[in-house]
Amino acid sequence: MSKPTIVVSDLHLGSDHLERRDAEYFFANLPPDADLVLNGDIVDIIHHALPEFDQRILDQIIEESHRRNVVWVYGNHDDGMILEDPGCIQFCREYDIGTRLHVNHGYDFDNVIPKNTWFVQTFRWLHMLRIALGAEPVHVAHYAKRWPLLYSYLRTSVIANAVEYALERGCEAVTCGHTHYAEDVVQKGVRYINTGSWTEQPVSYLWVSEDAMELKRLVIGEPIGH
Ligand SMILES: [Mn+2]
Repeated sequence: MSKPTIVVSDLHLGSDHLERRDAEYFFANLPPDADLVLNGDIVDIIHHALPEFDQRILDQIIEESHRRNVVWVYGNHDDGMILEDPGCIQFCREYDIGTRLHVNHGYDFDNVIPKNTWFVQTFRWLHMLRIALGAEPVHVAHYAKRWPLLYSYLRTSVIANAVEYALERGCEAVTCGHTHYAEDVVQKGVRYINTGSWTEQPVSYLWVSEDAMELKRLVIGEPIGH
């Protein structure tokens, strides 16, 4: 029997908005038989030192790579990240589990954010200004969800491009992060699973076993996977 795999994305270690209790619980309770695929934006800003707590989580991920396969698919936030001691982590831009699942952060499928940088920067700046003026300090992607039309434009563009790519590659399913919006949909016969982010609740991960793929919600106290 082949080993199960757990896929997570968009931890954003170092971000003020990281759901730290969830991250701590998750990495302390990984099922021993599962491979781990980190699907991009694991670190928020690659040249910044991490807070102690977040550094411990990163150290634990490195430690895990001596016990199980750990694959780190780059996202746009951690693109080109080099660790001083990467353990046995395998770094890549995309990853396949046979033809069952293509794993890709999703930035390459995004033709909204890279083409509208001035708009995105202004949006970020206004969001920071609102927080400075006393608004709830949430991650910018969390805030952007209050504009459903804008947000669904980003999501649907990533879904459409991810599905096209999976079809070209002959994969039955594709998983992305990037949009910070966990969802499991089927388009053109291809299953698209987005694992959301760890910068807001609920926190999700993808469980891939021999006979099933399931987008699961992390609940502290409950077992991971299986
Ligand atoms: Mn992200």
